Amino acid sequence: MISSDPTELVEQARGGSRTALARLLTFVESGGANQLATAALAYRASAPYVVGVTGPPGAGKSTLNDQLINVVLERGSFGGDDDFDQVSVLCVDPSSPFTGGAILGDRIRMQGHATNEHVFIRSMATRGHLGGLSLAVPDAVRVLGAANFRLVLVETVGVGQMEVEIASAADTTVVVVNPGWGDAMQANKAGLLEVADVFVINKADRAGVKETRRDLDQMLDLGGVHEWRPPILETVATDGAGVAELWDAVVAHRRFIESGPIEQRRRARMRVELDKVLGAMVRARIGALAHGDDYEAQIVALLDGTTDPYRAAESLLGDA
Ligand SMILES: Nc1nc2c(ncn2[C@@H]2O[C@H](COP(=O)(O)OP(=O)(O)O)[C@@H](O)[C@H]2O)c(=O)[nH]1
Ligand SMILES: [Mg+2]
Repeated sequence: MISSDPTELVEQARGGSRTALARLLTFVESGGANQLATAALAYRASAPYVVGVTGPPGAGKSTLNDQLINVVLERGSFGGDDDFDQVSVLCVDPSSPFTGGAILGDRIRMQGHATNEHVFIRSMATRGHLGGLSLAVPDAVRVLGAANFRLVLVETVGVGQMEVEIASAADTTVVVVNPGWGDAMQANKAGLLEVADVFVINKADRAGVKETRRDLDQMLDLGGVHEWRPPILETVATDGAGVAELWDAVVAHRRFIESGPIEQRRRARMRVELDKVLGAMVRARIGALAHGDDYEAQIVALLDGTTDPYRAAESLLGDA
């Protein structure tokens, strides 16, 4: 029997129940009391390592993730004594909140893994989540952590601010582009180059790889000297070429940040997350204050000229 109690569901998910895990993730998406209860439990578990895979639509992110799944399960660790035997992929496409084309495509593409008990693939939508997708994703990642996942791949379409925000919440962010000048420029414009830890030129079976590499290199040069210079890899996701090297690059980046920057990153990320939750809660409170009899009475008083918006607001806040 699948429970509807978050505490029991977390236990069942830890025990390997995918149905329980799916329900917890639905709680996270749907908002309300279950969202809060689930988050309260999930945030006590240790966070999994998050690899964000982002880039323009059609760049080959899903195909690449599909191949990465094979590589990471074969390796079974980050290279040390940090073993894992399962991996999860979260597919986030804000432009298709429910069963939009891209997500459906991803499902079909990764179908080969659908029956693999070591793989958990899930599309994320916002529905009612307090704070929207940029908060729903970290919540979902935590839920996966509570269910013993040590590695989560998050696929986002890199087209706007929110996607960049989600991508930059990863421990390692992989930016996928294709051969062709326009693509690298587009990624730059979308702000993706700034968040990239690793670049992948996927569809390296096509012409223009050298030029794209040169463009990326130039953009990196413009960005100045940093401790970590994002490597530029080439892959052909459709046949798996270069994917093992991509994983090696992710592992190398992980080693780099674990030697120091990860603490800073996680602290900065935690601040952003807490600020967002605060913002969402305050907005919800404002929403509750901004209607009803008291509110209407203040509007009347404002129109009568017997108060001003500042005193009216203080009065509604109960500060008057
Ligand atoms: N020629 C070529 N096609 C690829 C490669 N990787 C992906 N594709 C194709 O590009 C299309 C989009 O891939 P998809 O993984 O859905 O891209 P996403 O939107 O970034 O997730 C699909 O038709 C893939 O088969 C590649 O390395 N070479
Ligand atoms: Mg995709």
